[in-house]
Amino acid sequence: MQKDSIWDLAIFGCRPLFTTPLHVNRPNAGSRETFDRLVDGAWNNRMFTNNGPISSELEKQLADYLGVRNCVLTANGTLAMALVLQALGIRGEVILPSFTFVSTAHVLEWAGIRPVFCDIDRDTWTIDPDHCRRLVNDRTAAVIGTHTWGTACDVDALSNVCADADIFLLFDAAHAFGATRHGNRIGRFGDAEVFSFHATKAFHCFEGGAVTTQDDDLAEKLRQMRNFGFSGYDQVSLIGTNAKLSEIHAAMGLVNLDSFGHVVETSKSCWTAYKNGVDGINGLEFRDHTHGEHSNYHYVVTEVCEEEFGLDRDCVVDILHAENIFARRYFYPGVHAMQPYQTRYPEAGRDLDNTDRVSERVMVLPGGSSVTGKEVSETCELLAFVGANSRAINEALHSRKIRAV
Ligand code: T4K
Repeated sequence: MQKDSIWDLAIFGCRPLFTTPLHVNRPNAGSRETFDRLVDGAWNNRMFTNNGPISSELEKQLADYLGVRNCVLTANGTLAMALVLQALGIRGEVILPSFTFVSTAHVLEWAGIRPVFCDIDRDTWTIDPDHCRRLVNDRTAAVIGTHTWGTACDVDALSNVCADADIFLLFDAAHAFGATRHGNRIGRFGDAEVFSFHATKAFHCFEGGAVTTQDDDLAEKLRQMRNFGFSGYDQVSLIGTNAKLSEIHAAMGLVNLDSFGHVVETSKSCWTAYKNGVDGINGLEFRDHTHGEHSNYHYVVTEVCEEEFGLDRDCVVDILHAENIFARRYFYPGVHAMQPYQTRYPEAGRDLDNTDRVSERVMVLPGGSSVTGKEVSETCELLAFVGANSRAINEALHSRKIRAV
């Protein structure tokens, strides 16, 4: 790394460390040859969508891989969640973490369901079961936990909360493909789990999603509902929508499932290199979100503690962006603080202290299988340099701001 003084930083106008941008979650891609072969087959059969042979095969392989009875593929994770809510007849209020991707709250609002924001646990950053229990009332119809970064929610505690209240328990497993809880792959917990197979996920279909469930009746209902509610050629039995996954998307899924083991191995090397590289940088904490379980190692999650590092998270992100390292503030702000929700539910921010603290400090670094060891070590060296010179950087940024005014 060629940064001898703070004036060599790109934020002060020097050349960025990387000429090609490093992105968080740059998409993985399996064998192009196999993909082309699958697409040629669909082309020749003229079977492009409506649950063709490729998506049926993918559903089977995914159910086997996840160890769950049913996998129902959908066009994306957002629609998968919408289908489950509709299929289970969920109305009223649903409890979800505020520290999650905004799609879940949007889906609830679109379904006329009130989202009730719950805090996260201080250690795991997943939904806090004790707070969740306090939020349950007689309008509550379900809880949706997010297995953030693939860290499993406290499934047992949440199951107790939901059993006691006789309400549904769902999980957003968008981050958790291949991750385990007590050694079992995530995908079979609660009443149903929802995956996103968006291009930025560890396993993906360009766009796509799935509901996984042990409940055969629910799965059958979902299959009909994703196809306009058709139960036969001319027979509509349910109020459905169009949430089908096309064959070309499913082909990408088959190819990526084939290479998933290799992707996880490479991502793990990158993740481990960051773990070692960040170790010892005062004020920058590497979050080991695996908690000793299997992980897809797709996310490199850090926490910036301003008091010790000397700069706040947003400042560090700006410095990295200038160097072409596109670190992200996932998830910032908490959903309760996003404009539509803050306006609608101004009181929702109460008791969300951990969410507010974490969303102000979390920083996700470019990781995964496409980031090289050299890129990781240069990024870590840069972070160490920034931390060691935080005071001077702060002063320089501050006086630049004053000059601009
Ligand atoms: N629950 C959770 C916890 C989720 O994270 C998500 C989705 C959902 C539910 C909903 O599932 P879906 O309905 O999406 O299936 C992205 C994705 O659009 C979204 O799917 C994802 N979560 C969310 C966390 O991230 P952005 O706007 O932050 O991503 P974007 O486009 O900035 O891409 C991230 C990085 O990846 C960029 O730095 C560039 C790079 N990139 C991206 C794409 C799409 C590429 O290099 N190539 C690409 O093709 O929302």
